[in-house]
Amino acid sequence: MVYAPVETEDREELRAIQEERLRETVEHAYENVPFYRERLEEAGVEPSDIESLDDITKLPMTTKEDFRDEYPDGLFAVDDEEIARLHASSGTTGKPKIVSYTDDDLDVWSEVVARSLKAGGVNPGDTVQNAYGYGLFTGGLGLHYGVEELGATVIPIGSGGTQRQVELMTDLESDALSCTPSYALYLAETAEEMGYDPQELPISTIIFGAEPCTEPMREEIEERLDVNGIDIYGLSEIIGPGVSNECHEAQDGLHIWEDHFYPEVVDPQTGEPVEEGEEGELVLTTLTKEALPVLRYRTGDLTTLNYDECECGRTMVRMDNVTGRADDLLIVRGVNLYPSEIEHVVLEIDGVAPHYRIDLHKEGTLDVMELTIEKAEEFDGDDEELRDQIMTRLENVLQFTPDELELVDHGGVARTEVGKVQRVYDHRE
Ligand code: DLL
Repeated sequence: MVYAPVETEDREELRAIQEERLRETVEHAYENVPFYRERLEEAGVEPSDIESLDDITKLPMTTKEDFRDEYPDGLFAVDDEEIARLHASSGTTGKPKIVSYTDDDLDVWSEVVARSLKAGGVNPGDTVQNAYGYGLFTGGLGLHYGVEELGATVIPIGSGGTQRQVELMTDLESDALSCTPSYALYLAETAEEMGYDPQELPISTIIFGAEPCTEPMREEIEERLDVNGIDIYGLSEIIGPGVSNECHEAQDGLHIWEDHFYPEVVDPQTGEPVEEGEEGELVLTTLTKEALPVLRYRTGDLTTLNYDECECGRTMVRMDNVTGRADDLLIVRGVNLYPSEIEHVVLEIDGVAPHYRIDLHKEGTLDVMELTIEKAEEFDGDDEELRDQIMTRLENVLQFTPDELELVDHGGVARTEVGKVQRVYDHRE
């Protein structure tokens, strides 16, 4: 069962909806956002040149820098009186990106989150404990209104206060938890320390997102808590959580709610579209946003699109789970690698806990990588053997080994109770 009939729409029909909405969005951006009018004029494009989806490549792309340059409201397309809410996404550097919503935008957002929850196996009448942060971050309120829209009960607990989360979850018999994947693991640990068996907690689904989660990490969460781990994706610039979501039937890629967000995948270096089925950077165009229409936004997130039929019956395209961003790429002594590749290799080894950090320094002109990995709590083997096993696997799979590998005991890698986990610390200039 789907939340909205359009989720199983015939693809030809869907295309017609997208084309009409694309034309309206381009017109709206051109008429109401001086930034877009200038960009389109520079590119020699008139809104009337955009007739079909194939014309989308004529449009200039929007970048994170554009959001920063136009801070705070240069990309808004409606008058202040029409704006019902503002959110912000804090980057690691500089000013946050401010995003806005009209009443209708908020309705669309609630609907796509409701679709996402339903796809993830949450049903009307269920109780959802929402442990995403409330406030300027889109996770808290985004999930909150989606749960209500679905007709489920929301517990607006927000992030942190983990012991209380565990107690309330038990007392109120929450069916689902929404939080980041790293927090799900932290909650499992805390429950254990409190004397609970995490597998006996009442939740059967975790809707996790806002940060990457590799397959071995997902397996760890599912096993430790005896739950279905469902991936929800989104970003503030486009709407927030609910751009795409996994279906619990297949758990194989995230259905993008394509009647509202049009996806493309491009080569992160050249910006040119990649062949269908190839990995690249996700580019999204909003199709219905009023307050903040965004044309061809370069998300920085790496993924692949899959147009094959899905066993759940939804016809909307699936994107691969995002385990890396184009700008996560670490270049260490000329070797290119993504932190997620290291995570993938290391977490498959028994005796290793899903907690690690990567530190990069310079020694003279040389890059030095230090990898700190936590041993599983129950590990009682030989540290040297475990170290050798990790090094050998890294060498075999990635042809790369860190300069230093430190194994630490349970709790040796700091946990993140609030916000997004940080695993890479680059101390190079
Ligand atoms: O993180 C929105 C969100 C809230 C999504 C709650 C899911 C759940 P931002 O703070 O603007 O918005 O950060 C967006 O986070 O470009 C990705 O790099 C990353 N991200 C979001 N969801 C996922 C996911 C929210 N499921 C940025 N897997 C995005 C991997 C994700 N990365």
